[in-house]
Amino acid sequence: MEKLLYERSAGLTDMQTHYCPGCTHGVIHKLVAECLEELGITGNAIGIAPVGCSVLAYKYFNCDMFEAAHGRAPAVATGIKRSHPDKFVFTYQGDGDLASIGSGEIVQAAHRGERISTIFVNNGIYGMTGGQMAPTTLVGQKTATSPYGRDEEWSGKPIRIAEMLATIDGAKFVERVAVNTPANIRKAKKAIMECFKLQLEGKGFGIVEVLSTCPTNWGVPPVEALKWLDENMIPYYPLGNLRKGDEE
Ligand SMILES: Cc1ncc(C[n+]2csc(CCOP(=O)(O)OP(=O)(O)O)c2C)c(N)n1
Ligand code: SF4
Repeated sequence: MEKLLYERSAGLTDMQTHYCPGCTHGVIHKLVAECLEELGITGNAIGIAPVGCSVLAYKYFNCDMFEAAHGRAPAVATGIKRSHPDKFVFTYQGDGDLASIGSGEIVQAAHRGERISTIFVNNGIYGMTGGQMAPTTLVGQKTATSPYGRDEEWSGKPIRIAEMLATIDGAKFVERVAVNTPANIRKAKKAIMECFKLQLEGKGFGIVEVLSTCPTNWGVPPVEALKWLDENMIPYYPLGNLRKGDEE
C-alpha cells in the first residue's frame, strides 16, 4: 500500500520557484509556510516581499502578499499591521535588503515594538544583482565588488543584525538559525513558530535571522555551500536565541 510521506505545504502555492539549484531560500519558504499552516493563520496572514532574489515570494506564499520597495518592508508592514491589527503580518527580507538600504527601517520598527514578524535571510551577499558585497559579507570573502576579499580596513566588519536588534527593548524575540543540516532546519522551524506565536499573543517585534546559502554567487556547488556556511558563517554568526519575551 502506498503511503504519503511528504507533500507540499498548503501554505505554498502550486508553483515551481525560480531559485537556483541548492539555494536555501526554498527551504525557508517551506518552513514559513508550514508554520502558517500549523498555526492555522494562512488565511489571515499578510506577507511583505522584499527586493532581491525573494522578490517573487508573493507568488509562492499562499497568503495575501504585498511587494515593498527595497528595504522598506518593515515600514509597509507597520502600516498594514496598524490599520489591520487583527491580521498576522510578516516580512521576508534578504541581507542586502534588510541590513543595507533597509537598516534604518528594521531598527526603527524594532524600537517601536511593532507587532510584526521578520524572516531575515542572511546569505552574506547580494544574490539577485550578481553577487556584490553586502554589509553581511565576511572579512576575506570574495564577491563581485570585493574580488580580493572583503577588506576590514576599507569596509569594516560584517554587521551582526541579530545581536544589534537584541539590544532593543521593543524586540521581544530575536534568534539566529541556519538551514544547512536537517537538525538545523528543525531548529529553524521551531524558532519561526515561536516568533510567529509571539505576534499572535500581541507582544512586540520578532525576528528570526536565517543563515542561508547562495551557491551561485559564492561560486561553489550546492553541497559544498552547506559546508561553507557551517565552516565560515556560523563561527562569525553564532546560532541561538538572543532575546525572548521581556528578558533583558
Ligand atoms: C532602490 C533600489 N536600489 C537597488 C536595487 C537593486 N537591487 C535589487 S536586489 C538587490 C540586492 C538584494 O540582495 P539581498 O537582499 O541580499 O537578497 P538576495 O538576492 O541575496 O536574496 C539590489 C541592490 C533596487 N532594486 N532598488
Ligand atoms: S542567486 Fe543566490 S540567493 Fe539568488 S536564487 Fe540563486 S542561489 Fe539563491
